[in-house]
Amino acid sequence: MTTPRDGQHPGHPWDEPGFTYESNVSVADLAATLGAASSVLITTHEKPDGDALGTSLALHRGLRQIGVRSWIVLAGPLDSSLLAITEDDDDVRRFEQCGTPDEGDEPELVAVVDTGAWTQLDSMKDWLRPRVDRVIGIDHHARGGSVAGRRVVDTDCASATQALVPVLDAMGVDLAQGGVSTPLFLGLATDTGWFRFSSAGPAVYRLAARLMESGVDKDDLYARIEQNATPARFAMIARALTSLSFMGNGAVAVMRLSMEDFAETGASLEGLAGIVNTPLEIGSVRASILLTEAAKGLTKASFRSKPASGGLGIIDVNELAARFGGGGHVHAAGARLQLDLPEAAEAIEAELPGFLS
Ligand SMILES: [Mn+2]
Repeated sequence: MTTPRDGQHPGHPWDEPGFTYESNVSVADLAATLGAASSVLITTHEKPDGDALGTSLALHRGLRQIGVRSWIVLAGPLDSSLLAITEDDDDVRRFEQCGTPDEGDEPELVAVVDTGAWTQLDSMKDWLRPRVDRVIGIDHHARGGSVAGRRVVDTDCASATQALVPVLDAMGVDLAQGGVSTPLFLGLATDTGWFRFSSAGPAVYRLAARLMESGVDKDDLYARIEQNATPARFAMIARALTSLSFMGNGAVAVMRLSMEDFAETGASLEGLAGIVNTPLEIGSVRASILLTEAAKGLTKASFRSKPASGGLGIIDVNELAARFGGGGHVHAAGARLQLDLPEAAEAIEAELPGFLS
């Protein structure tokens, strides 16, 4: 029997009936399991972000340091500036090229990081399911399923890289060696909006300081990740801002991008990361929504919300996204709606009253 956590919406696609997503082994046990493995395949959620890649890469380099062979398999599109963080001696493979391992290259252990949700592991799930007992998980999300037979889930962590650090410490990995600190910092920085989000508490700043003392060049990393945009991205930002409208008496900002916008600017969906945050700069806005037309009759919605301030409560976008079969965190979530752009906006507006109190 599970007890839903506060704010959990029944029927969320990341949930499994009768299953509670939480740690079921200690950090020390997980570290010992990893350290004793002969080979580890590391993977993460599709369309990896900075935290997904950072956690994968830091674990890969940490395992190399203690003499455990591992490789990373990434599925779905990946921002080229993120991929540029990897080095030639990192074994990073794309699922679209390598597929699942051959029988001769069967890993002893599989590490799934920054997710525990089957729906975020679509390409690998049929291969992963019979191997659940050999899958370990490291995550910081409140929701997830039975992907990893042994897992550490720390929802107090702002990033999966933050959850990974105690595991690396227990493995005896020196964060100052072998390029381990930079991907850890990458995940911590990108999942906290470069230390601006409410998830960036004292522990996050302490870890950031430790990682900088371990060799991270944050200015170089910032320039490589955040100041590396294309003119096409800026053409899309211009269109997104032009489309800006408001719902809920100005509390919710909505931007819309159509397939024509993509065609005319040459921008890609993965090139839009972070645009949804821009309207949060408006004082009256408590939540921002970016609607992108992925196909005719299919709209992708990204949701962001601010922490409580000025006597105004939080708009829980995790719950809002869950109304449409999506999810994420209280302040950042996503959903896919089988509706065209105007219908998607209307459907979201209809759900808003319950979230604005
Ligand atoms: Mn994350």
